[in-house]
Amino acid sequence: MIPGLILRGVGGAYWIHETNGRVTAAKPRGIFRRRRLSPLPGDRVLCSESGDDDFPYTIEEIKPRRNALVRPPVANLERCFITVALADPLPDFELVDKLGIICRIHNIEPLIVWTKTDLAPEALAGHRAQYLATGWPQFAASLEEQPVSCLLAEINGHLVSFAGASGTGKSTLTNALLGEEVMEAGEISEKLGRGRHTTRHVELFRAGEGWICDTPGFSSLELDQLGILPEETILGYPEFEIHASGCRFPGCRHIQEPDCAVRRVVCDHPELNPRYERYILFRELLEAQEPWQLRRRRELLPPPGLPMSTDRF
Ligand SMILES: Nc1nc2c(ncn2[C@@H]2O[C@H](COP(=O)(O)OP(=O)(O)OP(=O)(O)O)[C@@H](O)[C@H]2O)c(=O)[nH]1
Ligand SMILES: [Mg+2]
Ligand SMILES: [Zn+2]
Repeated sequence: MIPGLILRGVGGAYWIHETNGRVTAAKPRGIFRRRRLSPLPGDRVLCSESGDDDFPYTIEEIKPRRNALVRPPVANLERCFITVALADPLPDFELVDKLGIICRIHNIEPLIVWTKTDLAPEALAGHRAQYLATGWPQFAASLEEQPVSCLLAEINGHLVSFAGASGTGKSTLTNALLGEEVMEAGEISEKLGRGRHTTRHVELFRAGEGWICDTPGFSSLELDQLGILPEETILGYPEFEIHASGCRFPGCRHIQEPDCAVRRVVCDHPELNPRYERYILFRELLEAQEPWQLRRRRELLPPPGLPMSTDRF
């Protein structure tokens, strides 16, 4: 069996990257369809030779996944650059915090890239300070100064995605990171008869020693639609989570319970307030939903039937 990594899937056809660097077209075995299991970009797979010239490989097996997202449809993401523009569009901190929650739930490490710093340089310090206590790495990017080598160092050996509002510079940064690698992918596209600028589908690109995928921007992202449970909100707020063990009640929601260690810390550090207020907003919004509905939505989301894994690339 031939091991490979799925770079892209379109209409039931997949591109498989082999360890020797070659990319080969493949179709999955019928059993996947019958089990309603779709191979995804980012999946590590085992293939056999099919004897078909157009699709020389058959995907026989999908290796256990670290995670599988629905939007973007990609498996095994390890890190996520959350892009936030300082202006045009103005920062949407609710979106940033929601992405942080989703990342932590799926075992993805969030990093923040503040973009378009040329448009509002004076705003950068305040925004950075808001997220300092999260411990998430933060970077700044402008058209003149793109933090290419810093970002490549974070991608090193990992599968990484961009995520953020439309117009925050995800594609601009992806292009800067890929440099000549895009040309390589372009040649493959021509061979497989696909244009190189179709960006409607998720595709993994080699960036340095890792893999990166550009994604379409979010228009809206609702935590309840993703089936996130109220008690999971805290996962997106590591700066509060670390204090939760000091609360008097084990099930403390950190809203108005007596002797809450989280509220105490927020009182002492007013700079934590904006994030704390969004924590309460999301927590109360999710508490207002029917728990069974949230669980059901969650069950419908990840492709079923595969155990999770923490293997690295
Ligand atoms: N002034 C300034 N403009 C930028 C910067 N980065 C990107 N832009 C511009 O902002 C616009 C949007 O950038 P994209 O890279 O397409 O944004 P995106 O996040 O990929 O947007 P979607 O694909 O719609 O989600 C383009 O016109 C870029 O040239 C920057 O650092 N400073
Ligand atoms: Mg884009
Ligand atoms: Zn508490």
